[in-house]
Amino acid sequence: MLKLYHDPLSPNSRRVWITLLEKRLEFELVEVKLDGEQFKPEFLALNPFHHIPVLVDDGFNMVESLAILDYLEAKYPTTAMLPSNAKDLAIVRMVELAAINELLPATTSLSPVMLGLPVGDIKKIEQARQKVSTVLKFFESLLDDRPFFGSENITLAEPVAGTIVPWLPAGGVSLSDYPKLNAWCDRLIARPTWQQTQATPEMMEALRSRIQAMITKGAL
Ligand SMILES: N[C@@H](CCC(=O)N[C@@H](CS)C(=O)NCC(=O)O)C(=O)O
Repeated sequence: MLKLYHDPLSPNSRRVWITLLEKRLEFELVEVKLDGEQFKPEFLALNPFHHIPVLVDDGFNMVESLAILDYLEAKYPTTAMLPSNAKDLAIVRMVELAAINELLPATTSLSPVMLGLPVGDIKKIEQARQKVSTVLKFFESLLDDRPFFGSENITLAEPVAGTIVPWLPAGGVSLSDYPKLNAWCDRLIARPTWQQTQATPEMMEALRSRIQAMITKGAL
């Protein structure tokens, strides 16, 4: 059976978790506590970079969430999550990569605001919001009259970008200037797979402590 090593609060592993659910696959979830468990030899044997997610399928270990999503699509294509049309496929890939390379780092800088923690460097927060706005404008331009990026059905773009965008209003970035993206976001968070993988208040409290520790260490 498929086994996903994850942290329920990590967008990097939640995108794999949601994809497994959307594809209606059977899998086992193993939570890795990121307060040190990721450095244990047993886990380093699965991922030498000490990161979740890790997916194990029939003895085959995979790291890097985008590689894992591609594997799931290739091996379990029954619920197809990639368009075949060249332009739509490019849209999906652009959204996936811009979400990870541009949006996620800026959103991470906004996490103290999202969690109600004291903000040290206001200028850094403003720069992060500017960066986020650039990405949101780009995403808005890629949505047409279809409900998902480049598709009538959910694609891999949704678990990737759709686990980051819903956090933004709490970081002081309103989605109201991006009506198509706003509707897309509402559509996703209403899905059972988003609801099932939503962070609980207890998890949010744990995340607060983790982010506070990172701020204290100067890592954020
Ligand atoms: N590029 C990786 C990033 C994975 C990643 O950064 N995971 C974080 C959690 S969000 C992690 O495991 N951090 C623990 C550590 O670095 O020790 C992917 O997409 O899978």
